[in-house]
Amino acid sequence: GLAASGAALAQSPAARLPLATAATEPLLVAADLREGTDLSGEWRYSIDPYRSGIAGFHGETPDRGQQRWLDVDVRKAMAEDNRTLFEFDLAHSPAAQLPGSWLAATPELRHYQGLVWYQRSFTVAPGRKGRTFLRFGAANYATVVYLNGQPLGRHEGGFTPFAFEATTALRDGENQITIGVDSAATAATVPPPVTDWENYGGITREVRLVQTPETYVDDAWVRLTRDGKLAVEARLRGPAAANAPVRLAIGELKLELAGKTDAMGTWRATMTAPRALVRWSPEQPRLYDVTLSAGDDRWRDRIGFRTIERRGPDLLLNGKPLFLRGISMHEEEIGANPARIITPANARALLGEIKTGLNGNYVRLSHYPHSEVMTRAADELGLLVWSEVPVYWMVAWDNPATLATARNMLAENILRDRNRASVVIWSVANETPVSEARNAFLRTLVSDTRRLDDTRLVSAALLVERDRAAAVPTMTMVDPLAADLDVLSINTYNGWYTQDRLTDLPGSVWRVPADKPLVFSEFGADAKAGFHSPDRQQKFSEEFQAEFYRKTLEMADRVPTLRGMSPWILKDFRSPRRQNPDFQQGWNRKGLISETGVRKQAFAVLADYYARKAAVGA
Ligand code: GCB
Repeated sequence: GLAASGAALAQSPAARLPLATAATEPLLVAADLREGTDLSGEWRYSIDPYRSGIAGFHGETPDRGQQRWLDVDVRKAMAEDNRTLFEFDLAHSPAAQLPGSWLAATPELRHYQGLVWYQRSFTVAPGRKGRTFLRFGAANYATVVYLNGQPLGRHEGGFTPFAFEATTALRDGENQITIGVDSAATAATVPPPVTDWENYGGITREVRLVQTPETYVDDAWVRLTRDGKLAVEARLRGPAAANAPVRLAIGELKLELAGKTDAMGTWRATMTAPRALVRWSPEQPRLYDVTLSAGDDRWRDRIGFRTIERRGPDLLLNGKPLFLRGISMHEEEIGANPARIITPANARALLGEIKTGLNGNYVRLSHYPHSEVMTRAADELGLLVWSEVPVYWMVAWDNPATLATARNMLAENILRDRNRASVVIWSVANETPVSEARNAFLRTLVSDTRRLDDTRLVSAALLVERDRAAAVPTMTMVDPLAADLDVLSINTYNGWYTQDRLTDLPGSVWRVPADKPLVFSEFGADAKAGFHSPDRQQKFSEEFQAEFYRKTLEMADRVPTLRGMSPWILKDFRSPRRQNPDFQQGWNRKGLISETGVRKQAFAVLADYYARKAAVGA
């Protein structure tokens, strides 16, 4: 089934390489805190639109002859024997800085969707011990990896981490790594080709060699359970994984818990949470150093402890009622020429706009898993997070390979971030039209989510039905998936995409189940920073957008079960769907901040609203 899935790379002969999934490959949870070598910096790259590096032009399986140009010194080979011919030469191709989308290397590649090869060499000191993994933060979309000409494997999905063991393929001294990344979306990929954001192809997150002992902690989840207990679940990998003594320690709490793994290398234990434990919250984002010792390995992470639950229509954080004062955010919103390069400093800057600028306590990381740098920054700054997979609009609901891909990325995302206190809601989809096949697909994702994590809430941004005959805007939630979710979420653009007058919005009627919390996962209107219309009537003006926010917030105040919102969106972002030459120029302009950092009038409207909400303790 997997051979038939995904982008062209996944359909090619390279599909015979092992596919890295959460089930088959190392997880290396909290790998970013492990020792290793960062392979960021200068790489060589070459476009390969006809995918010559993975198949001959008659579709034949590549043999060494066809594939050789990937890893030979072409200049040398052609100079040594003048009958030799190569038409690619990676080692002497242009340079690109990684991580980052390839459009950062040259603007010509902005709308290139296809295969690009990357290559670099690096040296490894002799005397290595233990195991070495090659770990990717993310590469968009399908990736195939060779180390010293040896295939390591491939991966599908543009936003989640994956790793390959490199211990035996590595050599002392000079090594060469070659990576093919194919950004092409097909009807079978997740997301499919049509979205509302730029498809930033390339190796967008860190590539590192990660070092571990022979037997090591591959996965560890340390958390507060719903009933307030401290629980740990850990999995060792390696020859000494079974029946191994393990020890969890939280130094600041003087907490130690010892145990033994089972025959499968798994350890599960629960204990009463110490009285001294300070619970994590946006107001007090307390994190603890947690270590797990097993043989020669010492796994560590920084972890906050809190509970999140829903009771009827209420959201409770550490048992106290909560209103989510949030905003949505894409990942690439850095500067006027974004290439999806997220550093801890710019993650903090973006989240700081929400926390201090907007008086917020919450961010919707839309529409795909953001960098681990972002969720770590949310933990540290104290922002609650909605985390989502790109099951967006028109997914191939009937295709089992597409479901397999979605399930794998959901698992990779949850397993990566289960230790992040900030993450409170997992979202399985955005704006997906109801059908039997879609309902079945999403129900599988919902049940996977609950199986992987029973401590968080599950949601999806749903569509509602509008009553065309009603005198006031009247929307009804008819989606059967509502019954499967903890939090009901609605995106609304009444007054922007519809002919409604803004003055009609406050009187809107929302027919939603009364026993579950509702959030407006989106609402918004475009505004071009600096374009003004004093009468507030003109679409694309700052005044219109500000008035849209005032009226929508007035409406929100009248929805009895509303427990939060994440309007669309923090910053203007690139979208090929948005080509209005007067106002958009390739940007979705629903940002409260322009791409160059200018705050529009609506920013203050939302900031004031959240300040008032925060003042009444919501
Ligand atoms: C939506 C989508 C979001 C779009 C937004 C818009 O409902 O979820 O991805 O960018 O509307 O601007 O139309």
